[in-house]
Amino acid sequence: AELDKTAAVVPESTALVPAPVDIANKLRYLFGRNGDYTVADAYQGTSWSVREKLIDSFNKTHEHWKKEDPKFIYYLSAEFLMGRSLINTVYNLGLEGEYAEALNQLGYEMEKVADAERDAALGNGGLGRLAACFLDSIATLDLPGWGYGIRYKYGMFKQALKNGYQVELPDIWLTKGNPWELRRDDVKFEVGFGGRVERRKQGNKEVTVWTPSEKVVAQAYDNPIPGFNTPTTSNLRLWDAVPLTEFDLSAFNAGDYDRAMLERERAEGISAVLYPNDSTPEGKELRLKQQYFFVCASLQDVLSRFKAVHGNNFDLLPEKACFQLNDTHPTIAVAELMRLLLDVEGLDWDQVWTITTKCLNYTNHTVMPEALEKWPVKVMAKMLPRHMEIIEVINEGWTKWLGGHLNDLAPEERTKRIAAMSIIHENPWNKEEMLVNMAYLAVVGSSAVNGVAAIHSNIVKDEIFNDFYQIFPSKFQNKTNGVTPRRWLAWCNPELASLITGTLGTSEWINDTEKLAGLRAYASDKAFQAKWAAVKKAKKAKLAELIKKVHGDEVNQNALFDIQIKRIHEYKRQYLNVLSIIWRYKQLKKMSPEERKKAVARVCVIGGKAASAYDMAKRIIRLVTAVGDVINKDPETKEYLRLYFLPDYNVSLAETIIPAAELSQHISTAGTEASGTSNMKFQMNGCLIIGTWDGANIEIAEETGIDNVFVFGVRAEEITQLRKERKNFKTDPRWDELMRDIEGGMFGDKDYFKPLVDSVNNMKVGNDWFLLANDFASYLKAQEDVDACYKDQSEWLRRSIMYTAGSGKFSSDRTIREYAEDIWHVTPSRPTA
Ligand code: GL5
Repeated sequence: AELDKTAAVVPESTALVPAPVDIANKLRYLFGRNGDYTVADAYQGTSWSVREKLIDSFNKTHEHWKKEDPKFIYYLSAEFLMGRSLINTVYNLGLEGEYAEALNQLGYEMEKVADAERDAALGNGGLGRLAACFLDSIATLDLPGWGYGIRYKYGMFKQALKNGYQVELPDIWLTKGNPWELRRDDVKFEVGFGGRVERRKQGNKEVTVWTPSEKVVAQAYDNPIPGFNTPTTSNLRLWDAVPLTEFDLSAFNAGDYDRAMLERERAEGISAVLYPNDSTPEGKELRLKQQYFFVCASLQDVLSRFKAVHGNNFDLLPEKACFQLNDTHPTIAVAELMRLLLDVEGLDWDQVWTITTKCLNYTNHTVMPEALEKWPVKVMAKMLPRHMEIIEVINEGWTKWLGGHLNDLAPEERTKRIAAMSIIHENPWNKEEMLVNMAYLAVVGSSAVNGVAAIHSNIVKDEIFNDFYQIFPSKFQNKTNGVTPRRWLAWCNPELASLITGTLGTSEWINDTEKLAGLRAYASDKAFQAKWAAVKKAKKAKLAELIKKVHGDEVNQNALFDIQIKRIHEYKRQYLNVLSIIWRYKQLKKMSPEERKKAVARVCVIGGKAASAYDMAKRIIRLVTAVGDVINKDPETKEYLRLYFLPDYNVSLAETIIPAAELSQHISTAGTEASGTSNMKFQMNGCLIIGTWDGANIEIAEETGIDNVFVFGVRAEEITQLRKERKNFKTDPRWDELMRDIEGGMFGDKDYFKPLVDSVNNMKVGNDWFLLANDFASYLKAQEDVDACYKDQSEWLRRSIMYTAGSGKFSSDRTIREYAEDIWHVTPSRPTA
């Protein structure tokens, strides 16, 4: 007999069971454990218990959104660098008291338990972490929005050091299960590759049919994203690639086990690994396959939900959905949305083009020309033949339109300009090869294009896409990046957070960081400075503990903690930092013991991963470790100077390092770092910055007070000219001395370091592209200013407070509000609690 389904509505159980009992229940029934738990068990039990509260909130939010049918923002990104979830979830949901108490009853400390979690490292660096901060803000601001990406089985590689060299180990992060995700067995889409395209007659209409030669299934996994101080929990939907048929049974029956497994392997390969690159291209076909895989599944998913409510009224789509392309990685969305609406839904080209361009927007995240993706036409035509056709038609229309638009140019000039703006163009290094320029496709196919800091957005308009900007000036915008103040101040530095809350008399700054400006009134207050200093000291002690654990050394905790953590890249100039450390070391060596006692002691920390194929970056890491090996052992100087490379830099390591930092280095060649976001995290935590006039440093200096920042180096406007004048550049004698030291083997490994020396020292052949030599002297001067300031602790603390007080602008809440208002046109829709 039919059951009475209305009677089956049961109350939520999670609220009814006390947390300690629930944790024990989870361990008992999910893991078969009965008492005698390890810390790892405590983490599992706690997470699976918290997960249920998270899902309750997630379900309520989505029921509400389903009823309201608001416009949604979909953030398409190949990377989401989420880090750990337990602390963030517990705090965002306001459950910290309850769970800390529960763990205490079971004999555990929340912090230690949280440490047992593996980082979800599905991103390389700033771009992926920005996407994660954006999700936190989208949920916190009650904006209907989801992230869409790939559930990589192996995230960013784990970095280890072997004799001071980087080695890469696989990041096997899913082995113990993942309590923060929810597999949606009812949400799957087919994704095709290769094959052929045909026209067929259907009535009096000609239709296009693409028959892929290979198909896989995209399986959805939802990762609920809790907002802070709101009942909203949004979603990050990640796709896993699985075979269409579980198993080729006929092959298996015929005894061909290998062939039976082949399809599974081929499918799973698509979502297996994150490409470990940061601002460098990876021209592998698999990468294009990954991009298409997640874009295709995401768009089908959105369209299927749209159709369930609005049927075929696709003109309404731009009022219900918009997509943000996080860099060029998801740009194939332009052609895929066209294809779905043209071939599957049967709409006309003009209508489809209008809908597509209204729905899409593109963010550029880098000026590195090599990172603006270009796919060979041959590769694209083979893997995505129908998309290649669509791109060709888009380009035909585009170049034809340009011809008309540019008709006041002289014919020759016009032809040149059109060729320069064509989405499909010759490879300048290989005339035989034609390329699809994904950035141009994104610019032409989007409503809005934005850079990620003021200076970068100007470079986007004036240089990278200047031709396009001249035609569509209003398409181009700036959206200065931000970071979530929850993870990057409140949760990673609870001591500072509580001092701030106590001082301001409110914790509202966690949602409204402009309130941090209230700290300015206390910046020179000696009693407040003392409390501020005490927090920093406690955080420094934690970092010292970590250094001890990794390197076995005790460090001087009264020394200035000087940090540079980010991907290793020539443009970020870790090398320049090392040169100044060597110079400092040499000066210390020359001093008498009395003089040394007066010097400012420093503990320098460098951390970051080098892309596996980036040879020069790996040499830079080795230089750091080699210099550290010499300096850290020197009995004369080791009280005053240390240099440590902390391996496997990731989100959770950043959460320990940033609160402890007193000086952080953001020293990229002016005009090369699009924004940087760790600079904002350091600023929030009251860390002083030494930096170039680049990326978001500029806006940080404006907010903090330029006199409080150690700015040095040439300006972006000078770079082109300086590069031209390279051959006549006269290097500083101190620089020459350091080059001779490294070349002469002062740190061993002479031959290995030779290419490094050559890369910056052979000006005659136009080397030193990133102008280390030009900035060297002013950098050393800025470092002297740092020392002088540190000697005046009261002044140092005043500045430190001014940094936090000036960080209001750099909350990702502000950034997301700007996207929502200026680009997405989505408005908050909050479920009732
Ligand atoms: C980056 C830029 O290099 C950073 O300057 C920027 O802050 C970040 C987020 O906008 O995007 N581009 C990029 O490819 N990675 C970045 O960190 O990985």
